[in-house]
Parts: sequence; structure tokens; C-alpha cells
Amino acid sequence: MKTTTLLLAASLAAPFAQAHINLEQTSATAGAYQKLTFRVGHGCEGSATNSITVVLPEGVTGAKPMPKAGWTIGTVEGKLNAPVMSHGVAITSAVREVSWKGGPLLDTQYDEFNMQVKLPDAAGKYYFKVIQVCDKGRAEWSEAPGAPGAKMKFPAPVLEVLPAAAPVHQH
Ligand SMILES: [Cu+2]
Repeated sequence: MKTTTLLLAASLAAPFAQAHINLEQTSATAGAYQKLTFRVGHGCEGSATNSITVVLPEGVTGAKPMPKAGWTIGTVEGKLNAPVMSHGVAITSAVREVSWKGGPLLDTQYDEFNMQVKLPDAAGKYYFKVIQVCDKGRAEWSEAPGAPGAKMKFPAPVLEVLPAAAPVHQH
């Protein structure tokens, strides 16, 4: 009896973790032009989603949202803390936020929101804060892992940027 309960608890926990707002891509290469797909698994405690805003982490530039039928795109440009080189030119400001407003996306439905970005040259974990606004209520997906095993209620979508392969030595 006890085993059955534990197994059931485990099988319920796994899909729930996938149901948040998360990134389809888990890792990518430093410096690459990368497609990012934000997956919206549910609304705000049952209420339909009518906007999501993605806040780009420092170093992620060149954001180009993919148009989406039924949704209006908005972007917010801002200064970068450190200039980024692009095609030999130092970029000092870039899109910092991308939003899609529209829908509504019902809690019983699922959708995906795409953009292309230029990833930074520095490897590491990059957290994309997402603000979800619903007909009733809102959610900020902004938590980064703290202590190991600590439970997060609203984890931020994360992308692991891996070092670019060292150039092949050719004679
Ligand atoms: Cu969730």
C-alpha cells in the first residue's frame, strides 16, 4: 500500500514540473544564433494567459521574436552593461524584453513562443525571467536554484550555454 502511494506521488510530480513555463532547448553553443522556444503549459491557477514577457539575461542580444497569429509582439530596448561585439561593431544597446499579447490561451491548452537570439561568448547558465499575465492573476517565473533539493514554485526557464568547440588546428 505504501509503495503504491509513493509511486503515484512520483508519477504526479514529474509531469507537473514540465507543466510550468520552460524552454524546449536545454543547452546551446556560446556565440551561436539560437532559436529559443518558450513553452506555456498552463495558465494562472486555471485562468487563461493573455500575455507573456521574456526578460533577456545580460549578454543575450539580437533578439528577434517570431510573429504569431493572434498575438501582438512588443519589444523593449535597453542599454547593455557591457558592449557586445557583432560583425566587428560594438553594440551598446539591444532588445532586453520581448512580449506577446493576445490569446487568450486557455489553461486547458498549450502553446509555444519562439524567438531567435545571439548567445553570449561566455559559457554558463542563463536564466530567462518570464512574466505571465492572465485574465485573473499573474505569475513571475524568476526563481533560480538555491540550496540543492530546495523546491521552486516558479523556476525561471534556463539555458545552459556550452563553450564553443576549440578551432581545429589545420596545416
Ligand atoms: Cu507549472
